[in-house]
Amino acid sequence: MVNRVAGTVLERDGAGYRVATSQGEVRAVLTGRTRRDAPRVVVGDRVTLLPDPIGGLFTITDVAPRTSLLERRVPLGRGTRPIAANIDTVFVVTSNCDPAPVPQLIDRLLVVAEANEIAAAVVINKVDLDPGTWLEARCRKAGYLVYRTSARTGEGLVELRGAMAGRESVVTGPSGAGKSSLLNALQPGLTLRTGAVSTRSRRGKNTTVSALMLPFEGGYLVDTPGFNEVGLWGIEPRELASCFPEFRPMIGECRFQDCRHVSEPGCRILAAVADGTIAPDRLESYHMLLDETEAEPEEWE
Ligand SMILES: Nc1nc2c(ncn2[C@@H]2O[C@H](COP(=O)(O)OP(=O)(O)OP(=O)(O)O)[C@@H](O)[C@H]2O)c(=O)[nH]1
Ligand SMILES: [Mg+2]
Ligand SMILES: [Zn+2]
Repeated sequence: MVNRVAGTVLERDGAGYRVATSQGEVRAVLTGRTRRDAPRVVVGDRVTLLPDPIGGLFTITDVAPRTSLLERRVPLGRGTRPIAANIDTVFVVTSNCDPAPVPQLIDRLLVVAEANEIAAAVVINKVDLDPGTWLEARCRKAGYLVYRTSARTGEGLVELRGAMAGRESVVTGPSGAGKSSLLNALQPGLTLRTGAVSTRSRRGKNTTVSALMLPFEGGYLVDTPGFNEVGLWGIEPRELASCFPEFRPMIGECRFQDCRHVSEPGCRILAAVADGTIAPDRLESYHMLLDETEAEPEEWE
């Protein structure tokens, strides 16, 4: 009888996976049956492995049910891209300059986390270049925890490390925001590749190309490639408002039960925007994303 081994998938590695086990890191592959039955294996998956008595390659025989799955959709028939499984917290990393923040992209990533029932927080990086005070105020007002960091000077890293310790976290956000730089700064000895922001386009250069999980302070951290496009999929237009934390206490208080919070009379959310409780640009993000969820599935499949 061969002893099976439990592991956590750290990275895709060519046709196989790099998996952390109690006996150290091993390489593993999917075989016929699991390839057919298992959900696509992703970083963060808990798997059962069968050691190969001859070579060094293990076989994945089972994938445990996931507590969460973070995935993104890509436009025009290119399908979904699972990013990571079993994640507790998504940290949306943005710089406040170089590249300039795109609040609607931040909101989109926050909504994706909320819709997957994964806690989300915002990291404003590169505070050595620009204090980013307005962005912090905006995100706090929406109900998010905000961490201000500089991978360059080390500012704010103690707080961020504290928030990540003992959990399984994903860092996501636009290319060039400094996700890999932050992880390198958080974990001395780590040498993730980082890349300068293009001087011509003022965008990141997609230096990180695939998700990579690292053991960190009793938990795990996942570095992801930056992206500038993320689709909302499977989110019902009616569910969208509850993906905005500051809208939640008011949902159900509109005059009409099926209020879309666009221009309906007696809308509690619109009233909250008018009296300054909700930021107008958060409502704008909601409207933009509402159009998109209502337009499905033509543009995002
Ligand atoms: N001034 C300053 N520059 C930073 C900071 N963090 C990262 N950078 C620089 O920003 C550029 C992009 O950093 P990366 O860490 O590669 O960004 P990323 O978010 O991982 O980008 P992708 O992998 O493309 O998604 C690099 O030139 C870094 O040196 C920071 O806190 N301050
Ligand atoms: Mg990177
Ligand atoms: Zn309403």
